[in-house]
Amino acid sequence: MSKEALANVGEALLSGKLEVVDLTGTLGPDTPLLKLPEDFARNTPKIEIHKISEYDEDGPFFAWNWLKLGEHSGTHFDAPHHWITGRDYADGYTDTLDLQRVVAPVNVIDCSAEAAENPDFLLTADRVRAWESEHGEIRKGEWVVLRSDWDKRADDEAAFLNADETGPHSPGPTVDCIEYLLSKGIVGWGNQCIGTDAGQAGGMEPPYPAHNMLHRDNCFGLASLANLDKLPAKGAILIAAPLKIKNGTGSPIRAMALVARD
Ligand code: 23J
Ligand code: MN
Repeated sequence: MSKEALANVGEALLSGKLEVVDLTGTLGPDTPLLKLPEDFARNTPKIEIHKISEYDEDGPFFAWNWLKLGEHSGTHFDAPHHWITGRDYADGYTDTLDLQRVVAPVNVIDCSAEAAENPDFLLTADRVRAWESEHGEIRKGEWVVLRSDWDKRADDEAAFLNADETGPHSPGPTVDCIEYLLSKGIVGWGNQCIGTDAGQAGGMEPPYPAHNMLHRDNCFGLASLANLDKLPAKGAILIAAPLKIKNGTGSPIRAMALVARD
């Protein structure tokens, strides 16, 4: 790319013709968190924000907090080392992954109507191929995200997790969907629900196919994405950079998209 072309990007950002869309939910004590079944003993802790000072006796001129925060909390990134299938990648941690990969064009597959009808909606490879014939091919290195508008439930953990005695019910991909996307060479897959997989994905073969297969192939996952309804099907650039946590398996992110506005 020429320096002039990048200068044009800078100009477009300043004028608002290139808009930064926030794809992030608010992190705090009410952020919905994954509840693993009892047979896995431990869960990620509730988020805590503790004040150190706010212009008071503990710090007269300054305000600051400290956090208790699991890596896999809120709008977050799954690194390959998160799953046993990705355990051996030296560049599979938040501090070793290739940052160039996480800034890429994003394909937004709108399944919000289906998800409103059926909380267990599954995106199939056939549906992705139909989307491609309408919007264009998914290319190597790109992100693919499932728009379900599930973020509209994020202020109510029970509605967001949507669990009953049969477990959680939320949209996600099928095994053949993830296999197809990986065959296209995607960098990663994002969902608007608590994890990258569907609520009922524990019963799939393999269980949790998004986790199992994405990370097997050194690819990334994004969970609890917000505001995908503000993105075009194609043409936006997604920036999903995790904190550089030492040996980190994931991280909360400030996910954002660059969108052209005429
Ligand atoms: C730990 C164990 C199982 C799952 C997850 C975390 C996630 O969904 C996650 O946040 O990556 S399924
Ligand atoms: Mn995660």
